[in-house]
Amino acid sequence: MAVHNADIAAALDQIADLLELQNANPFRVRAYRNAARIAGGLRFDIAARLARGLELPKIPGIGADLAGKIRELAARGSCELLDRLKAGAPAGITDLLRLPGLGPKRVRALHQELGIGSLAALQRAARDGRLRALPGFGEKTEQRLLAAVSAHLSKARRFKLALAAQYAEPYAAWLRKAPGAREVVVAGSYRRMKETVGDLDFLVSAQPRNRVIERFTAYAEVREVLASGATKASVRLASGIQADLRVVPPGSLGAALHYFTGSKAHNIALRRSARERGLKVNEYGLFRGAQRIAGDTEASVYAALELPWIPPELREDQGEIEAARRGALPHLIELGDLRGDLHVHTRATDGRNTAREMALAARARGLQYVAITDHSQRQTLVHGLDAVRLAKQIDEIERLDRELQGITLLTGVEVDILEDGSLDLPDSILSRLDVVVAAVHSRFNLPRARQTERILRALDHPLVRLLAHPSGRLIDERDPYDVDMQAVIRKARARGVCLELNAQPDRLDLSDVHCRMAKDEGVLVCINSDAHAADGFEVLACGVGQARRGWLERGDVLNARPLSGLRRLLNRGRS
Ligand code: DGT
Ligand code: CA
Ligand code: CA
Repeated sequence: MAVHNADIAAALDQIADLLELQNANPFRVRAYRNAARIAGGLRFDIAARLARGLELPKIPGIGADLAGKIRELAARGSCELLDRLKAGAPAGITDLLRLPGLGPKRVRALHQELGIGSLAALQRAARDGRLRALPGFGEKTEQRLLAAVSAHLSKARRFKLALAAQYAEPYAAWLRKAPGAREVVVAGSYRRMKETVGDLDFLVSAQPRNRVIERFTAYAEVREVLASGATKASVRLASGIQADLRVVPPGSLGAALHYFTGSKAHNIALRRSARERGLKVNEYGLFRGAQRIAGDTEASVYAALELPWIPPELREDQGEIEAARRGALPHLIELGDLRGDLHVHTRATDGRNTAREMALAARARGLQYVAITDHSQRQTLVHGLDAVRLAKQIDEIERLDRELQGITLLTGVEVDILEDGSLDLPDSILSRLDVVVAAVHSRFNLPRARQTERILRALDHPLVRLLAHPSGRLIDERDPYDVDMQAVIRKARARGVCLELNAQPDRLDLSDVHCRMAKDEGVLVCINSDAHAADGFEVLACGVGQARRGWLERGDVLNARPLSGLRRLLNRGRS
């Protein structure tokens, strides 16, 4: 059974969790977290490479010891350290860390004092009123945890888009080799670039006597065949993700693609519109009475309804059909429109490459400019920059910028917004930078009014040009902080500040809905990689997917501007 990079990343993350629960050295925990992120983002398949007898390349951030762990994980899905850590802890204890409001300290207390080692045990204890007795818990915390654990347990597991891609793409490649298969598409929420997907929906066009179903169920990672018929099948993979398959004749691929891309709400709205024209749409085609009038391509389905083709990312029944009818569909931003990146880390803080390496990687990706924005002093765990170190970095970046051809380096910082809304570095140093990116990294639990006031105050600071990951959420891990996003967006407009769409697959923050709100208010969005390594620019594709779901066009995106336009916007409002 193949071990995917994602599985290696999950194992490394689990090691970090278990070490954290043992109160291990935070730097050691962090090393495993970093390694998890690196492994999850690598462009080559680790296990396949090792199986071919090749060595792992030298990867900054992965020393000999970690590389050994990764080799072990790639070979058998676990390693000696993980086995040992798991043996010393209840099987479900790391699940507790996924709940909002539960950090390692509290989970340790729950386990040591009450023997709680799983979500189910926590739910029981909260129901029985046994948590409130613990120091630092109380009745309110108990109720909050009960609600959180119940919500978590009732929610079907969804997969982040980038993770789903790691399972979907090799599977699609496998299916393409099925005798008789023509086209293989992953439809559903995956094609709509939703930030998480519930399952994978494969659609294959094929000749009459094909072997697609056989090949689908014979895939090495299939753990369970849930259903298997003449034209459809469903399986569950070892990773836990479910995959559905439909096999259709080539002539109805368009109609099937439209149907299985969804969303369900979009399909229902479109069917209604067809009915008003005396037409019928289903997964086989578009019909007038018994006569089939369209369905070989998706565009033909829309054309028969006198509509232009609607990009999958818009198909959520959020006004896209009306916009199409009025000829007012947005001309959505594309990956190739991005000219630069304004949020990038280096070894000075928690990145793994030097500024030079990051700049060369950005250039190789075809970017015109890149801002180096390391953390500020408050972030002690990652050696955040104080004014003295930042001043040195500015000199270094300026030197580098003069030296390197074909890429412009901008100076910047990702400065912490402190609890009172002031910034973590003095104006005397911030005023030397091309771009000040402000971000909340602490006190996520402030009450709404105070959190909002804190962020608005930071936006009022005349040097702040960009608000990083504006909601602070980590998909499935940390809820957004309680903040009045409408007020933030309005303030951003008033101050000429841009909002970041952080493209990290577990952030994708702004959300699609907030992108659209920003656009409607005339606030520019900046799609940043938040890259921590030279290969970290790949995530920009996820960010662009999210931006497209938020109806953003090139003109709505700050870093789609060429350098000259960018400079004008960054200098706006400065004396
Ligand atoms: P997911 O998997 O939860 O992330 O979301 P989807 O959108 O991939 O949903 P899924 O996998 O249940 O179904 C795939 C597509 O099939 C869906 O987007 C639209 C279509 N579909 C499924 N059930 C229905 C239905 O009852 N009516 C209509 N019109 N379309 C459906
Ligand atoms: Ca699906
Ligand atoms: Ca499905």
